[in-house]
Amino acid sequence: MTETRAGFVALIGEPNAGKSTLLNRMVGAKVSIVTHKVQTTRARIRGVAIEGDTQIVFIDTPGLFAPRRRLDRAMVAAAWSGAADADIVVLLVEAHRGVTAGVKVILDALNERAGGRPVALAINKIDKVKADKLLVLTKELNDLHDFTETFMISAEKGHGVDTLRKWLAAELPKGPWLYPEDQIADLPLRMIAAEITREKLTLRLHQELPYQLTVETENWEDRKDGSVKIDQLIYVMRDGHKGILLGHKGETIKAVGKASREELEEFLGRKVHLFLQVKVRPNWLNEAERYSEMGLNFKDGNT
Ligand SMILES: Nc1nc2c(ncn2[C@@H]2O[C@H](COP(=O)(O)OP(=O)(O)OP(=O)(O)O)[C@@H](O)[C@H]2O)c(=O)[nH]1
Ligand SMILES: [Mg+2]
Repeated sequence: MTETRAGFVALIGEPNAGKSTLLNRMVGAKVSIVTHKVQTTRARIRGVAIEGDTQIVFIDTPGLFAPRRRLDRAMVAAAWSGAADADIVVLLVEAHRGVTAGVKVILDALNERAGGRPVALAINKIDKVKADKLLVLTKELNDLHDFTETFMISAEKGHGVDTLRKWLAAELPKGPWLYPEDQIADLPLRMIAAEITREKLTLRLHQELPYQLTVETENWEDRKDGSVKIDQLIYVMRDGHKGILLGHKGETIKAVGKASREELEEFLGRKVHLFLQVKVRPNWLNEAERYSEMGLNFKDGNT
C-alpha cells in the first residue's frame, strides 16, 4: 500500500505578487481571480492540487499591506490567519521589485507569525529580470530571513512551478487526503460566481472604484433545461459610482455581464443567465453581512 500525504500550504506576499496566479497554476484551473491591480483577492481561497500520492491544499490569501480601512484590516487578518493554519508558508516576492519596504514589513512579522513552520521563498515573475539579478536578490532575502528553501518561478509562464510543487509535496506530513480527489476548490459556487463578476468589474473600472464595490450572488436557480439563472447585486458607495458602473446607455455593465457570463458558462459547463443589479449602499464597508458574504471576519476589521 502506498502512503498518502496531505496538508496546507499558504501563499503570502504583497498585493500583486502573483499568489492567485500561482494557486491557479498549481490547481490547473482558475479558482481565484487575477487582475493587474493590487488587492484583488479579499478572502482566503483554498485550491487543491495533487502531486503523486500527496494532496496539497493551497491557501490563497489577500496581499499583505498597511491597512487603512476596515476592509483592509479584515483582509490582512485573513491573510495572516491563512499562514497560521498552514503546514508550510510560501512567501512570494516579485523579482523585478526586490526587497521593498512592504517585503521588509512582512519579513519582520513572519518571524513571529510563522511559529516555527517551514517558510519557503518563491521569487516570482523571473521572466521579467536577468538571471544575475536573481542571485543577488536570493542572497539579500536569505540574509534577512532564514528560509527553508528558495525557488525561482514564473507563476504566469509556469517556470519552476513543478519543482516547487514536488518539494512541497515531500515536506507535507503523512496522512489521509483532506478532500475528495475530484475536488479542486473549497469555495461555494455562488461565491466563485460573485468573484468572477468582481474580476470583470475590476478589469474595466479605474482608480479607486474597484476597491469600493462588492459583489454578492443573491439568487441561484438551477433550471430544468440544465441552465442556471444567477442574480447578482453589486454594491457601490455613491450615486456617481453607480453611473460610472452602468456607463453610457448601460454599456459598461452590459460588457461586464457578458464577460462574466461567458466565463461562468465555461467554468460551470452549462448555459448561464446572469442578471446584474447595482445598488448604492453608502455604508456597505461597515456592514457585517457584507464581510461574511466575502468570507471575511467583520470583527477582524476592528482597530
Ligand atoms: N510577468 C509576470 N506576471 C505575473 C506573474 N505572475 C503573476 N503575474 C501578473 O501579476 C499580476 C497580479 O497577479 P495576481 O495573481 O492577481 O497577484 P496576487 O498576489 O494574487 O494579488 P492580490 O490578490 O491583489 O494580493 C497579474 O497581472 C498577473 O498576470 C509572472 O510570473 N510573470
Ligand atoms: Mg490574489
